[in-house]
Amino acid sequence: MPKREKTPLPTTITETHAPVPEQSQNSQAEDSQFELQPSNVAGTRSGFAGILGRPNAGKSTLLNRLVGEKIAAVSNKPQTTRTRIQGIVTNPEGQIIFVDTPGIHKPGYKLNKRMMQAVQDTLATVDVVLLLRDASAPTGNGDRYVLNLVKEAARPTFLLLNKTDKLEDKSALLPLLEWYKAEYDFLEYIPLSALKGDNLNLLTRKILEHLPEGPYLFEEDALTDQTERTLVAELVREQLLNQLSEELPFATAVLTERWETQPNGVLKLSCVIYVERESQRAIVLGRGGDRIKQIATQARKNIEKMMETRVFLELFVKVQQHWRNDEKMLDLMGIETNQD
Ligand SMILES: Nc1nc2c(ncn2[C@@H]2O[C@H](COP(=O)(O)OP(=O)(O)OP(=O)(O)O)[C@@H](O)[C@H]2O)c(=O)[nH]1
Ligand SMILES: [Mg+2]
Repeated sequence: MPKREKTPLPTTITETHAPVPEQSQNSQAEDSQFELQPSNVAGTRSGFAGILGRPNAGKSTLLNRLVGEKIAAVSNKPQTTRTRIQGIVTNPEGQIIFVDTPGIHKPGYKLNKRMMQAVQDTLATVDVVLLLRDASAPTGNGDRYVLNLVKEAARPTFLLLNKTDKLEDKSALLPLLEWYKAEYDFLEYIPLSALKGDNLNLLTRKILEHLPEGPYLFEEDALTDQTERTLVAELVREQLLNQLSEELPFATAVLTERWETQPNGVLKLSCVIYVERESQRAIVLGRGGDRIKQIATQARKNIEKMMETRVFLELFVKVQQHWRNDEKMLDLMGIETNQD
């Protein structure tokens, strides 16, 4: 995968309305790899590729790896991703806007219903659907459920078999491929490792082949639609997922409330962690505040890496009963509604 020169995050999406040749004139000196000549501009392709699959399949890992930046939280707990997250890959052949989605599961709370709505909306609107499957896990009802959604949508779909690095014997992929082939006429079948980056060049090449011809849809150096505040909140939530045991992370949400660059150049940030009960607040804080300190330290390090600056991070824990069923809170947290 061609690696762009690192652009300071966040590079949020601004839709381009100018014709592509003008963009290339503006930025051509910066990176010759992306210099566009009128001849190949005419041949560019662009469009949206939605990454769908069960929780933990590795969708966000794939998005981050393709974009070359950490724009989506990753954890070994299911339901890490709660919203659609766009990540943009631009190369001389075209531009792919990857759309990471929440893992497909049976929704209980309004939060989860909104998450599944985001999946349905993505399925219905992208140019290419990427069904990502953990090839190291046995087929279960969840896989059948996801496959049925894809069948019902009847959209152009790739089957991606992920985590091949975990397979000692790669021939284990064959029965899985046969099973999927018998169920649906996928456009492509690609085994890959999102973690190691295996086969990702092939993936982007194949997606481009199936996208319509057209100019870039976003600026060449755009990486994501996520705001700086959201990226920060997600890095804090990622630590909650990593450092808290099983059930509690599902009941937490994070909002960035304060953002201030101090005269000495240090970025001062305050985030609020929402939990649903007082007892959960006590767990997040830990004995003598030990746990929240560890969460803050690791989150701060990751934020510093992303922002490329020194950061002072304050975390507050607030109880907000039943926020997962509270439409106003979900709106505030940027969890999409049907109207999106
Ligand atoms: N060994 C291996 N692990 C992987 C690979 N891709 C993802 N993982 C791991 O799988 C776990 C889940 O990864 P995520 O990217 O958060 O999965 P997701 O599909 O986005 O999960 P949700 O957001 O909960 O739906 C993490 O522990 C990743 O490190 C891979 O190619 N190989
Ligand atoms: Mg995810």
